Amino acid sequence: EFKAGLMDEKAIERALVRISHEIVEKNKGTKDIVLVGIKRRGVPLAERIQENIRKFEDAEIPVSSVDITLYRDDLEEDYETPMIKNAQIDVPIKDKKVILVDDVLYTGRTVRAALDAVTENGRPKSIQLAVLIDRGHRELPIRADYVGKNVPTSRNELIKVMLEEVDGRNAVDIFIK
Ligand code: 3GP
Ligand code: 5GP
Ligand code: MG
Repeated sequence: EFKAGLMDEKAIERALVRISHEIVEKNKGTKDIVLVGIKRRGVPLAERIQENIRKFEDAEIPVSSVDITLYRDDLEEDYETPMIKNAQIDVPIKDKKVILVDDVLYTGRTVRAALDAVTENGRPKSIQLAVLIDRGHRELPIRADYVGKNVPTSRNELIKVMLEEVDGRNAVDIFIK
C-alpha cells in the first residue's frame, strides 16, 4: 500500500551530484578510486556517479559490479542470508579505493557479503560505502560514508527505488507491506 513519495527525479539527481562531490572531496581527488555497484540497482547508481565525476573532474573512474543474492538459510527456516552469487570483479582492485554503491542500506548483511566479494579479488587500499537510501535497522556494525537520504522506517515498510535504466522512471516511494 502506497504511503508517500520520498524522492522525485530531481531529488535523486541532486543527491547523486552531492555524493559525487563528496567522494572526490573525501578522497582528495579521483586517483585510485573504483566504483563497485551491488546488483541490481547499485550498478546504474554507480554509473551515474561515474558520469558526474567525468563531468566535474574530467576523470574516468572504473565501474564494476558484484552480484549478492538471498539464499534460504539451511539452519534457520524463514531466514534468508545474502550471499555472493558472482564474486568476479572485472577491474583490478589491489591497492585501489573501492567504493561500494547500493540503492538501499537496511540490515547491512548485503554489504557484509559484498565486502567478502571485494576482498576475494585482492586487497584494496580502503573500502567505502555509498547508498541512495539508509532506512536504518542495522544488524551489523556497518555504516555508509555517503548517504543520499536518511529515511527512518518501520520494519513493515518497503522502500521502492525506481531507476530509468531498470524501471523506466526515476523515483523513490515508501510502501506499507
Ligand atoms: P535491487 O538491488 O535491484 O534494488 O535484493 C533483491 C531485490 O529485492 C533488490 O533489488 C531490492 O530492491 C528488492 N528488495 C526489496 N525489499 C528487500 C528487502 O527487504 N531485502 C532485500 N534483500 N531485497 C529487497
Ligand atoms: P540489507 O542486506 O542491508 O538488509 O539490505 C540491503 C539490500 O536489500 C539492498 O541491496 C536493497 O536492494 C535491498 N533492500 C532492503 N530493504 C529494502 C527496501 O526497503 N527497499 C528496496 N528497494 N530494497 C531493499
Ligand atoms: Mg540493492
